[in-house]
Amino acid sequence: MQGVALITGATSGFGAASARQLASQGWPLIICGRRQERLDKLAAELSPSTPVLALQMDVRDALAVSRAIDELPAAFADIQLLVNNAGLALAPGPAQQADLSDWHTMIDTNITGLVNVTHAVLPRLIAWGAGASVINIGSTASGNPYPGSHVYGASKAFVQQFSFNLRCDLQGTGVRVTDLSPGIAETEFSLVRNAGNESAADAVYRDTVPLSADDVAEQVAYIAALPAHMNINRLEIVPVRQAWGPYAIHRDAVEQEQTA
Ligand code: NDP
Ligand code: 8X3
Repeated sequence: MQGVALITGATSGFGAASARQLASQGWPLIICGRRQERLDKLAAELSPSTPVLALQMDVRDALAVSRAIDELPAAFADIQLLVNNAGLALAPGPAQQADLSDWHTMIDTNITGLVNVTHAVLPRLIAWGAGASVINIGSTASGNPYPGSHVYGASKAFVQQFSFNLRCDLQGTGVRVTDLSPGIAETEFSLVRNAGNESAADAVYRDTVPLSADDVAEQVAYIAALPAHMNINRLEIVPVRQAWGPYAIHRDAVEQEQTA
């Protein structure tokens, strides 16, 4: 029997690409996001060959999320795969210049939103048992500090640890959990992070070869199709052109620290 895949953040980027990829593998889909128009467009593209339920949902709203999951129509109730993908970065400058509201939005979406959806869907995954999976979209930013990452990277560190901790508690249920952590990938992510500034967003991808949304979606589909006895705890994928940098050494007059 084929269960249903629920994908958050399916209106764009990795989520939309994952929907297309999973549909091609025969998964019935629940596609979620705030932008109804985009959900409708994707649903129209994928159906009728794929059964699709478009669920407008803000992951930050715990009550709306649990209601939507509780009230799923019977044809979409047997969830076998949860792709926790909805997320965003904001405030690309240094922490000390960031608006507190941007920090709250990242925490509310990347952490609270992810746990809202997980909490609502988990009973259905456990009811499915062996072969069920949670794929949480983390990031290389979870373990690699860089300037401007402040709350974003920290929120993805939460995603990684939550994924590992879930694995411990789900022992014996058959439900698998993976932290899928991509590096730089070209989507609307940078446009959102740069508050709609297209030239700043384009600069992120200029003169390099980032991952594509399809690259990430292929990994989602690969993890989803693994034999039921296998769990990938964490999968980090980066473009060949992305590697670690050295510690940054600040150099100028040294009196400040010496006289403190
Ligand atoms: P996009 O901006 O293209 O997509 C983000 C998706 O998240 C959209 O579908 C958006 O839908 C959804 N979303 C945002 N806020 C909410 C909310 N409050 N409720 C419901 N849905 C929401 O970016 P990506 O595809 O690149 O990002 C997907 C995930 O991948 C994110 O978690 C991101 O942190 C992570 N990631 C991205 C990388 C990159 O370089 N692009 C690298 C590593 C990880 P809508 O606005 O319609 O609600
Ligand atoms: C997004 C990738 O490099 O902007 O998670 O942190 S990066």
